[in-house]
Amino acid sequence: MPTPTSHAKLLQWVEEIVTLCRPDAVQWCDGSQDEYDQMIQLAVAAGLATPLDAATRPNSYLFRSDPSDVARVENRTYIASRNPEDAGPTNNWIDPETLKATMRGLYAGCMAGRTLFVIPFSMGPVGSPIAKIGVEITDSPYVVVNMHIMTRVGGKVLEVLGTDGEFVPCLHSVGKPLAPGQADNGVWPCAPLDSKYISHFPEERMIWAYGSGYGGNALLGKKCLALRIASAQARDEGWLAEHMLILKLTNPLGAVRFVAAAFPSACGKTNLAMLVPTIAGWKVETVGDDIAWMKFGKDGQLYAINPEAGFFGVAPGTSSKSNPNAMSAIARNTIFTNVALTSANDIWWEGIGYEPPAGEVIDWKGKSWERKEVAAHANARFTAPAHQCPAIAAEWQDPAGVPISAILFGGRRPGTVPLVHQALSWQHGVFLGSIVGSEVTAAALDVQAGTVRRDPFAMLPFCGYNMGDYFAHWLRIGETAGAQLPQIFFVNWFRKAADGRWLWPGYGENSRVLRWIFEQCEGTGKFVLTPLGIMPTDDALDAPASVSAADMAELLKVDREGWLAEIADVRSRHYPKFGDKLPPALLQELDALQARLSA
Ligand code: SAT
Ligand code: MN
Repeated sequence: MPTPTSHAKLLQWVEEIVTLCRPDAVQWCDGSQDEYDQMIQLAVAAGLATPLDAATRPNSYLFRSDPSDVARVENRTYIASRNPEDAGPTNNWIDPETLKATMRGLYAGCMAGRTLFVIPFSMGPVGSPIAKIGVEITDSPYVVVNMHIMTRVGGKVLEVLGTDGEFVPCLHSVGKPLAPGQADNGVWPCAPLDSKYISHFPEERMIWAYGSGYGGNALLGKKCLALRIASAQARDEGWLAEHMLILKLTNPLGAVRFVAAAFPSACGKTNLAMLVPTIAGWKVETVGDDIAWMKFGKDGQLYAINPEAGFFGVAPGTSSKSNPNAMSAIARNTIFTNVALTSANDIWWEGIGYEPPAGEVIDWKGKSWERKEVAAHANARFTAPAHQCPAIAAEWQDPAGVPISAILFGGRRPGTVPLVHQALSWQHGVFLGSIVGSEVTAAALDVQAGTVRRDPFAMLPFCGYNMGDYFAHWLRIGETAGAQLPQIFFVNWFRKAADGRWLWPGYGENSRVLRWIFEQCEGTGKFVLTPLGIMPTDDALDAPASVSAADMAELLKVDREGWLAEIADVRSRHYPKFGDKLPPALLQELDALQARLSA
């Protein structure tokens, strides 16, 4: 096959990797439907993909991963900067040369028996001034089809790259060479945990991943490029690469505001991005559900693009009630991973909104489901094209991006944090982002149930440099000359009453909070000043019928005791992690909050 580019550096890199990994063949990807179909056929022939019923799920396939390869592996994820201090206290660090030597050993001959695919891709609309180009080398057809959906792949990207354009080299192997005559035979290829490496070289803007075929470990445009590498680039170039959804809000008069929002995982980000409002005349549309790149425009406003082209969403819990738009988006042309398979060749998962059908159900491990353990893995995913979402905003591919009026931070907090409050200033907003936390369950992590895991800016696993420097970068953005900064809000849909019942219904009713945020941006909201910041008056949100006046008061209460405990926790356990990298401005904000609460 002739190479479709004369980009010398790219050709040289591909040649170098071919020599190292020794694949049986090399294929340059063009992003075409033919190529997609060919990859699917390869996966089906290898026993790795099951075609779903063509009438109910046209052009859709189920993959089952190895039971050990079901999620990102944070303890095998590395930021290999030259200086350990640049990776910081919240990242794993290995000296880049040491790590490269180890990984070269693993890569040597690792693609034997396989084809090496070269995937040129764009994060963001091809040619947009905010977009970035990456080239992923992989030996996984599963990665190729997922990259087709999640990014823009193909010839146009190589055109933009020209003969000397900049690209991020992303090397990926499943780490399972095949002996002559050997095939995968239905076994998802990957390497054991202790030889998995998800490595980032931020100074070189380079990614090396080995041993996992799944999600953010393997689709290197997503968390690796669009967050870890891009965050380091953004720091150097004065913009923001964030773990944020982007949504478009339209009021009954047709006025439009765009909002970006960061939440730790398991807080319903995809649901919020695709929310169906319960308030008459208001519209919520989706620009992105996971990542936002924001740069200042000439008018001083922050403009955001969604660098992705698809949704890699968590399947369990997704239903026509929790997220009807996502259910429509996955109706066709969708890849499902680790969900259950019905006897009618359709998918099923816990929380899909209807009972599992009668007849045999195959669980995510490929076994006949005994209806005892879960049928779908808790982190089972769908990969669906963004344009299939009925609520996708007309501007979602605008190369100029959309102007951001508000930034939201939130987490899963049964107590203390009110339904919504607004920061008093950009610096106060950065403080709020820095203390984001979410309640964890003992089942999910090796920590005590009910404790709060701090996840600043929801970027803990995704910041490609020292988190203390990241806080400083956010503060610096606020000092940009001529900046028209977004308002910053802190939200919490997850408040519970003392008896354990939810105080707020969430889902579509969150539109009431979005309306108040919209009004605050317009200067028409009803608000009061409290020690926490700016908050809605008791009647400002027009509570839904299911929320009593007493519950509303509880949702908007300033919980003085709770916040003093929160401050003590941040002071003694959270901020000390960042040592002398912690910007003094954040400590000032902590002190100021304490003083306001104690006044
Ligand atoms: O597996 S991914 O990193 O792509 C998704 C996630 O963990 O949020
Ligand atoms: Mn995410």
